Amino acid sequence: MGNYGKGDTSWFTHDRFGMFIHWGLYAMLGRHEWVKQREEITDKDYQVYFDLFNPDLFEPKEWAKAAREAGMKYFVITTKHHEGFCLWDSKYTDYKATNTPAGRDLLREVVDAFRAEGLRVGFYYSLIDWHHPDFTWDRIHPMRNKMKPEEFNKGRKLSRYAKYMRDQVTELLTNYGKIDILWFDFSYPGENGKGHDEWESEKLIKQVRKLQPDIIVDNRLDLPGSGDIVTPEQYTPDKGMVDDKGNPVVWEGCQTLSGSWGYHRDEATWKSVKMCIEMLVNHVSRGGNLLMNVGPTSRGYLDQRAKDRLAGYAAWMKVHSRSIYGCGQAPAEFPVPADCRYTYNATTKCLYLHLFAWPFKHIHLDNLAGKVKYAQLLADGSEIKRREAGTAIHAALNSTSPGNALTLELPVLLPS
Ligand code: JFZ
Repeated sequence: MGNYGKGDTSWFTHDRFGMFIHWGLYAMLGRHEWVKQREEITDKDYQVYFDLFNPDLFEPKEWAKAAREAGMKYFVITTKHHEGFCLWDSKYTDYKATNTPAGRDLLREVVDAFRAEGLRVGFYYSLIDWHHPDFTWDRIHPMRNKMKPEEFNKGRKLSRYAKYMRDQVTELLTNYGKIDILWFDFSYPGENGKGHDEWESEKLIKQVRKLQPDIIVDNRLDLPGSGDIVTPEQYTPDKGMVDDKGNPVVWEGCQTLSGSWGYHRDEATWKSVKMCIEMLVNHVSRGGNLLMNVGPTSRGYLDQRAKDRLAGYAAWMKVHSRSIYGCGQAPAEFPVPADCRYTYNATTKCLYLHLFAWPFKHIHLDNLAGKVKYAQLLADGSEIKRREAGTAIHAALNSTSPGNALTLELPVLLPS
């Protein structure tokens, strides 16, 4: 087992909510960021998207403002996704935004815009690269069925690709100031796969720590241990996450607004605002973060469907953010009623009860008798009347539900 250092997760477990951004040439195809692989598109046929990539309506300041208003405190952007296209002016490749009609370093503008809105900066960097001349054939490569491995691998040398990654990561961690998160993606060891040997993960992580000692690194490098954060994907664990020894780990679930990560024009699986908010509450109530994804269009703006959901978060977070920031799992002594979640701020000792369904006309909260100083509807600060019954309190909820504003704030008196 190596020692790969530790990033600083103190801010991360407080802030809880971030924006994932998937943006690359695949936005032009508008049918999922894996389209090159799914449709087995050759480099030659994929070239047209590079030649015509022209985000003439690129508005990173609007993305950043929407994220900040939604209550997101950090963001993670695909500097390079599996297709290999780089959003920045890397000196190690020509396959970059600078050489498209965009003609400039798009990453820098995104970083500047989000920093200006006060968000922390995270870089997603794909380990997989379907464009690099030294990346070898494997079971998920777009050419997996089109070419024989020997034929495809001729002249390719994976160790040169591993060096390329170290060089690129060095650029990313040198030229853009302090970077808070590095999100590598992903390993698939085993037959015809790739993992730590192929990526030379140890060299890579050592390089990362040398350049930015505090940076948070995810768990997808196929190294022993679980990285600084565990990253369940499109799946919300139903309780807190622990390592093999049973100790809690820092985790961040990543989720999509629509299903696809990259912009998808025709998807019919957009989540409702209510689902999006409940997803955030679910993650925090189980001690995790939520990294919610947007896939901007190839012209560079956020599509109205994404904007609507971000606006939904903004309206909710405006009055409910203190049930999210600084909060985590509630003490186990408080059993959660059906259709509800608890989040808990251990510093202020406030327990937040999130009702996913309106119960009419009381809700019974066990083990809280004698422990609740006050109870209010968080949205408007109006008192919730309550009475004690045995070990429980009965909180009266006979008002009309104000939309999604179904969070109660209960400062509890716990022995410290
Ligand atoms: C990866 C990417 O392939 C995908 O396009 C997107 O960027 C997402 C955030 O990450 O998808 C994965 C990675 C890892 C697993 C599944 C999907 N996994 O470990 O099960």
